[in-house]
Amino acid sequence: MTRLSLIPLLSLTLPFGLQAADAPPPAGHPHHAAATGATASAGRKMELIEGITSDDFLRLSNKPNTVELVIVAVFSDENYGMNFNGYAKGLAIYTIPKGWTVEINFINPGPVPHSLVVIEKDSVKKLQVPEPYFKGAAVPEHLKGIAFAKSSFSFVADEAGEFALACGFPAHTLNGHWIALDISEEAKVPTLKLGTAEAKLASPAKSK
Ligand SMILES: [Cu+2]
Repeated sequence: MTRLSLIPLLSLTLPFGLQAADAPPPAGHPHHAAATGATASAGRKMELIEGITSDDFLRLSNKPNTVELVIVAVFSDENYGMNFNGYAKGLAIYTIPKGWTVEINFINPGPVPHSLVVIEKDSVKKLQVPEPYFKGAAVPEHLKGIAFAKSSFSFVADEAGEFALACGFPAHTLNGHWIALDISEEAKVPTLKLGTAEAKLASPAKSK
């Protein structure tokens, strides 16, 4: 076996998450995935995210001033799988009126651990993410992450500012595994902006 032919095997047995703990993963090396042929979204348990559409990403609740978010890690291959709902590096933006309650259903259908924690936007440059900014605003053990699993939490967005929905697994946020959360004094309704698309109003609440 030549040395070259070993590379795809190695990349499959060493998911990027493991490398990330020791050294910054291959952000900025767009040839990596193409060269190995391995995709980040391979090996996901699709039943965990079956039927989820972008309408589910942001939905009004039947409770007043409450929104329900579905946030999926490794939704696509974007950013080596270090994405939420297909977006990384702050390129999706949730805007929530100040004072609203945010209920989050986090799902990681993949084998590499990821987590979700609300931190100040400035903290995305840190190697280890801080504790959740709002009380209860993280999955349990957010530095460890979960794989092939779901977790829910909720918090009250009682302070306006620029925040991030970030992955607490070591070095992931630093490598772009975060999207933006703006808690706004001015906004009257919750919206979600995905990439360059227009910001979209929250979907209607599910009927009881
Ligand atoms: Cu992550």
